[in-house]
This record gives sequence, structure tokens and C-alpha cells, in this order.
Amino acid sequence: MSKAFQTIEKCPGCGSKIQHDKPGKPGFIPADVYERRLKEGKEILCQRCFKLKHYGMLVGEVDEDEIIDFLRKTVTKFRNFMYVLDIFDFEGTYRPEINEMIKDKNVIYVVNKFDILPKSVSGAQLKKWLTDRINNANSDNIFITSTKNEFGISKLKKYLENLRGEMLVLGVTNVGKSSLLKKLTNSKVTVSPYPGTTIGIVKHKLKNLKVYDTPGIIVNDRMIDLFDAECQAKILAKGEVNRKTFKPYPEEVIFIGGLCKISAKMKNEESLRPIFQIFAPENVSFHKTKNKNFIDNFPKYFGKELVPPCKKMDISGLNFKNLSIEVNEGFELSIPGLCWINIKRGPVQFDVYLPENVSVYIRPSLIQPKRKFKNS
Ligand SMILES: Nc1nc2c(ncn2[C@@H]2O[C@H](COP(=O)(O)OP(=O)(O)OP(=O)(O)O)[C@@H](O)[C@H]2O)c(=O)[nH]1
Ligand SMILES: [Mg+2]
Repeated sequence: MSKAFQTIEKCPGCGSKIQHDKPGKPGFIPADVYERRLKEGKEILCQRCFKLKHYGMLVGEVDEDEIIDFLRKTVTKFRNFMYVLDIFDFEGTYRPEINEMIKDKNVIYVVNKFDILPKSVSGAQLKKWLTDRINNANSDNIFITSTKNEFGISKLKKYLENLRGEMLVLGVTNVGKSSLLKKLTNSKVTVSPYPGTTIGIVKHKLKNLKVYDTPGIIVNDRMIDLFDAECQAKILAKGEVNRKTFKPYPEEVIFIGGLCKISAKMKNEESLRPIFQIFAPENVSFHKTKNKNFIDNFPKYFGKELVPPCKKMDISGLNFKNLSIEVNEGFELSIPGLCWINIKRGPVQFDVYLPENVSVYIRPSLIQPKRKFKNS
């Protein structure tokens, strides 16, 4: 390769090392294209970022173990961290293994995607909820943001511009780390709805602070993690979450997507029916039925009445579990990467059937009930 031009060693879109030998792998760009674009002074992106940016296509594979090894090593070199969380999926993105990696460090928590919450939730209300739930958090180190409607971006920017030194950004895949840095610095990094977009470290500058974007941490205990990348991109919360109120009879089953079904009754008063609201991204379907044929043959409806999965899916290799869970008024049942269920009238006794590796949480309500339901 000619050295007449300044070479670029890392793809500015995803941070992976530029290489010319392994098509389909991160960082690949054909040598002739690379040289030509350098000569012409044109933007250099690896083929994967180029396709993601221009065609919304995902190519190439990411090595999960390599990423986590790389992050563990990198974390030890930093004192200051920006830990990015996704408010659609608090339990799925606020994780013990990340907390462990950065304990004893200086951390700011950036809770992103505020736009997906119903408008009735105020920033102050959410901050209080978060402060109660994040270790070591106080109102000064939590920032609530949305890269979509710019909520909280200028406040975060001002805060960062007053800092010096170096800061590492950390978080699960798809929480919006790169989108935040793009907004904060007007840079050209690749963002996409596919998990694992960023592959290496990408450096950004905000006045006297160097901020480093990193690959997302890949996790496997959320519902969304069971689906392929295309489907994950489809069901990722894009706009305000959908909500639907249910007041089911005990014999009715509610499918939330195809891999989770619930039934519910009042814990104490058999004469009343429970009332709850399910919140989920717009492309997740809710389907209430007591049709035994449907319930027994539910995989037949994948990609149709039941989404996700987005198309046919072989679930013969998946183990399922049955949970019996009591949830009181003022609390929510959260199923990471799928939905949360807010109790309006309870206590509710739920039977939940879902894949074994998907964790389930009970948490204080993010959305407070406005009115009390009458006894009907
Ligand atoms: N609704 C909403 N979507 C967002 C927001 N910020 C980012 N996104 C979307 O979330 C998806 C992931 O964004 P990225 O910035 O690539 O996320 P990341 O954390 O860098 O992901 P990895 O590099 O895969 O770890 C994209 O589809 C973004 O458009 C936000 O504030 N609100
Ligand atoms: Mg990224």
C-alpha cells in the first residue's frame, strides 16, 4: 500500500481495525477501494458500516467473548465512566456485571430514550425513581436524555465540557451510546438498530475531555436476545411505547409476543377481575384468547398474531418455565427486552410462562396510577 497519503487505521464508524483480507468481518474494506478513497479524500468506512449507514444492512459477525475481554482490560485503564442505560429496559441494561466492573470508579449514569415513556412521566419523577434504584446515584450524577428529541442533551454537554481528562462510555448493546456521542460531538459514528454496531474504541472530544465510545456489552437474559438481529431491530422501542389495559377472566390467556403468555386473577377477591396495563414497543403484539387450539399450537402464529418472533421460529431447543408471581398495586412486573405490566387493581396473582433464561423483576411503578378503579 502506498504511503503517500495519511492512512487510517480504524474505521471511524465502529472503531474496528481496518483490514483487507477478511471480507464479512468487521473493519474489512477492499484494498483498492481504501486506497482510492484515501487519494480522493473521501470518507473511509469499513464495508459493514458503509452498508449499515447507506442500506440499513447488517453484515459480518461480532465475537462476544473478544468484546468482553477487551472491555475488561480497557476498564482498568480509566477512572471516569459514563454508564448508559435504556429506560425502556432498566433491569436489562443496569447490570450487576457492569456495576462490578466499575465499582470504586467515578461514574455518571445517562439514562437514555426518555422519549419512549408516556408523556405523563416527568423528568423529575423519573429521576426520583432512578435515584432509589441505582447504587451510588444522586441527583447530580444521573442525566436523563433522549437523542431522538434532544431532551437533556445540552445539560449533559455542558456538564462534560467542564471536565478534563478521559472518560469511557459503557453500556449494553443498543442503549444509544453512539447516538449520544454523535449528538454531543456532531461526529459521524455509525448508529443502527442492530445490536453490536460499535466494535472497537472510538475517540471523541468535548473541549478538554476525551470521551471513548465502546462496543456494547452483549447480554443473553432478556427476551429480545432470543431473536435474530433483524427482528431485534424491528421490535426495539422506536417511538412512545404502546400500552393496553386488560381486565381478564381467569381462563383467559394473554400472549405478549409469541414466547410469553400470562394469565391472572385477583389474589384475595375472587369476585373481582384484576386490572393492569401492559407497556411494550409498538411492534410487540398482545393477543388475548381462551381458544385452546390457539394456546396449544401457538408457534403456528409466530410472525402473524404473535410478534416477536418476526417469522417462523423453531423453539424445540428452548426450555420454558412457569412462574407464579404476586404483584401488588403500585408495583410493576418487568420482563426485560419485552414489556412491563403496571398493576391498576390487585394484588394480582400471575401465572407467567416464558423461556427459562429470561429474568423477571418486580419493581415500584414507574408510572403512578391517576385514578382508583371502582369495584366492578
Ligand atoms: N427512541 C429512541 N431511540 C434511540 C435513542 N437513542 C438511540 N436510539 C436508537 O437506538 C438504536 C441503537 O443506537 P446506537 O447509538 O447504535 O446504540 P449503541 O449503544 O451505540 O449500540 P452498540 O454500538 O450496538 O452497542 C438506534 O436505532 C438508535 O436510533 C433515543 O433517545 N430514543
Ligand atoms: Mg455503538
